[in-house]
Amino acid sequence: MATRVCKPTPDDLLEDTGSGLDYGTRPDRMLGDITPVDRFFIRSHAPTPMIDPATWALSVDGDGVRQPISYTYDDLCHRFPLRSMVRTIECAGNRRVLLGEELGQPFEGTQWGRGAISTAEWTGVRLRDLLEPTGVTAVACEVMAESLDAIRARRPLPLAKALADDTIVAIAMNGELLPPDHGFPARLLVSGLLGAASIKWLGRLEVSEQPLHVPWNTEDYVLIGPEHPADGPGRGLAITALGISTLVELPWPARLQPGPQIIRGRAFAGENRVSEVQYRIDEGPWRPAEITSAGSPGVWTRWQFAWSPDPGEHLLRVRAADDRGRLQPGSTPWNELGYMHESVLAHPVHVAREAPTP
Ligand SMILES: Nc1nc2c(c(=O)[nH]1)N[C@H]1C(S)=C(S)[C@@H](COP(=O)(O)O)O[C@H]1N2
Ligand SMILES: [Mo]
Repeated sequence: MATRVCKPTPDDLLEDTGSGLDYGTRPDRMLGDITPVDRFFIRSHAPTPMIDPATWALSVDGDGVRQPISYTYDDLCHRFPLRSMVRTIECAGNRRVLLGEELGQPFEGTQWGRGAISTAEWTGVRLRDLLEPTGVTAVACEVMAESLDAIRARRPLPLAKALADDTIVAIAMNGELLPPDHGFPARLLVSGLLGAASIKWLGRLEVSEQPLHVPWNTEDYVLIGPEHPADGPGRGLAITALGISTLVELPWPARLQPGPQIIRGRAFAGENRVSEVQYRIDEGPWRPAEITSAGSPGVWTRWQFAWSPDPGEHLLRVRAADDRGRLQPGSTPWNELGYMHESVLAHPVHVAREAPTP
């Protein structure tokens, strides 16, 4: 299928999921804390729209505001304090293919391996600064972001999350204007919730006095299955917070040479902070990994450990715990759409018989 995104998507930086719209970041091409734009994952339900910032507007309306307002791009850039923050975005469908392999049943939907997660420094205006001049009513309870792309993506946020210090309307990513594929001219950036909350190509914010029901919280991005009773009119339980996950910075399956080496990776705990990471080789004991760059709530943590593997086939497992005392689980319950695969992965590692001769 022809690509319908803007940036180049070379195989050595991005994993093609086959949809023509969705590309995962390559776990073996992660260098710093921040993911450069050239390898930041893309998840788009429709082709990247070309939006002219000169005519773009962001309207804030709904029964939850006293005074609707429309902001221009210039307002966003110059009328409010700009805040910068490093935050990780993860799609609720990350690791779907691996969940299918574990449960012996492939899932439909974007065929994600481990690459639907990336981290950037985002710069923008606090959503609450944009809401404040509209006079949000005392009974307002949700803010729904709506996009300008072909599908007009919409998903509501609880008002408390919309007003949080680190919920911003971002206009820049890693110090550059937001790239088209990541939401130019402006996107919502919601820390620690599923990626679908961070609406790209933002065009409207609706403040509501009633809970809102739209396809993205009733049919899509919901957990449907015996372990997840629906809590409203939707087909399942709407996903909001993300769980705990870990990622080894090696291809899947990995091929290593024998002998001493460092194994590295990342762990992410959504709105919480990763406090501990452990690893296990084959059926051996769990051992502590060294945390090399402490994350914070909403930001991944980097870890490493030294390993001198013997030749042969190995399974490497890594698990993390968060600062609320939650440990990454050993299994993920089946759900119809294959979301929230947050359990420990058994990473296959093939170690060669002998070091190659120089
Ligand atoms: N307008 C719009 N916003 C969107 C999407 C989309 O398809 N359209 N995808 C969402 C999903 S499911 C995810 S995981 C993130 C991905 O952000 P990225 O493409 O910048 O990595 O954007 C979210 N925002
Ligand atoms: Mo997503």
